[in-house]
Amino acid sequence: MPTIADLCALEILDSRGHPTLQVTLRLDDGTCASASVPSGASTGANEAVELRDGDPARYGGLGVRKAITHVEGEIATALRGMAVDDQETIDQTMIDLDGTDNKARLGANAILGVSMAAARVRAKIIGLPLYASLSDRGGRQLPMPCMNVLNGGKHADSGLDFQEFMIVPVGAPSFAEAMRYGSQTYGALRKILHDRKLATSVGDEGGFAPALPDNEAACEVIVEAITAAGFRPGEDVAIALDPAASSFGGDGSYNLERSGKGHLGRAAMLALYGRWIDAYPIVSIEDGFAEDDWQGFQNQMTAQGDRIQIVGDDLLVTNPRFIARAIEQRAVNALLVKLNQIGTVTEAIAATRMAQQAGWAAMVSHRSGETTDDFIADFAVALGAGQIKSGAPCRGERLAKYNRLMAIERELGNAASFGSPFSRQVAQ
Ligand code: 2PG
Ligand code: MG
Repeated sequence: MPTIADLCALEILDSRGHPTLQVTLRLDDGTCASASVPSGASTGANEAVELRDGDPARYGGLGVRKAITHVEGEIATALRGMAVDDQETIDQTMIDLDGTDNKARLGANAILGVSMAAARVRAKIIGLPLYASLSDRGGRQLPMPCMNVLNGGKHADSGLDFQEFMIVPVGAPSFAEAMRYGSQTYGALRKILHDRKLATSVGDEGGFAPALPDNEAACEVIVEAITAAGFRPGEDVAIALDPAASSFGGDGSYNLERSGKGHLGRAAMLALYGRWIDAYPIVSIEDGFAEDDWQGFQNQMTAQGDRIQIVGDDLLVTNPRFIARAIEQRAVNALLVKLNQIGTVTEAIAATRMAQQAGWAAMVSHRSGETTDDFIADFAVALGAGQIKSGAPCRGERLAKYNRLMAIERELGNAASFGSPFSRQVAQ
């Protein structure tokens, strides 16, 4: 087994024009692999720390030269000579070297770039596609794509307080068909917005960002678009939401100021979701309450947990510590999985397995700041996550993941499986 010879990192720009890292790992036999690190805007308070330079003269402080120095210096010194057959040892070595709880010293961005590159180079050495090399159970399941077609919150200057309105092609027979359902619905939505003289420019995740009167109008126009595209709302294409409530709420109080709805308390928010679930084909709500509002999530699980999927993102930050608490308190029934929230491939796998063992669903996620790196596509298949969100069927960095999944589906051929994890919700 060849060993790690060298690490180098490059400061590149993400889809928002902000600096991030591209790490290249070279083995002593010359085999190389690279990985690029994503970055979020609506970040959870307990996420692993992304190391930024803080030098206002460069990229407004967002440069990543310090993280690059750590990759090429301390991390390279610690990993040089190690075999890449054991991802856990590589990741644990970096965790120990960092020495903090949240990877703040070396930077979760530095550590994750190396971790992903190591997983890729290992796949090359053993001669398997990444999804097969990452899987201990021969991943064959393609995830249901949740496509974010209307952007608000911190991702766009639209009139929407809620961050993401996603379409979910629950009736599609294959991943490739799911993308077709999604793309045609997205096209129909563009036409409806255009005909109403609303903006069809897109937000960070490729969804439209029109000045709609309020959040509910977003659900209405999506249902119209599903129908206009020739699909049946709920049966062919359903809706998933990520309000990202930490960005407009906290302490049990929610400020829907963009849409002019004022302040809502915890109970009023729950009632609002209840009305929407009755009125629209909603199958999943992520971060419907703020990350400090565990009570809000628990109330939602009790009231709506048997009708919809309740996903924890900022609440859980892909961290086993918070996942354990959520299992214990019955706070959610699904985990959003973001590699850079926790900072290594090994820990992201452990978090996903923990959620799956608790009977939860898992949705692998991109970040609002992305690159064309398609690692999460393979990761979702390897883990049998069942769901992925990678933004709209628009913008190259979003489509890199969806297109990779179409290639994996074709490569797997008859061995590929695909189905809706939402049949229970849709049937109701
Ligand atoms: C989210 C993500 C991805 P961000 O809240 O789920 O859509 O957004 O990367 O800005 O945290
Ligand atoms: Mg989220």
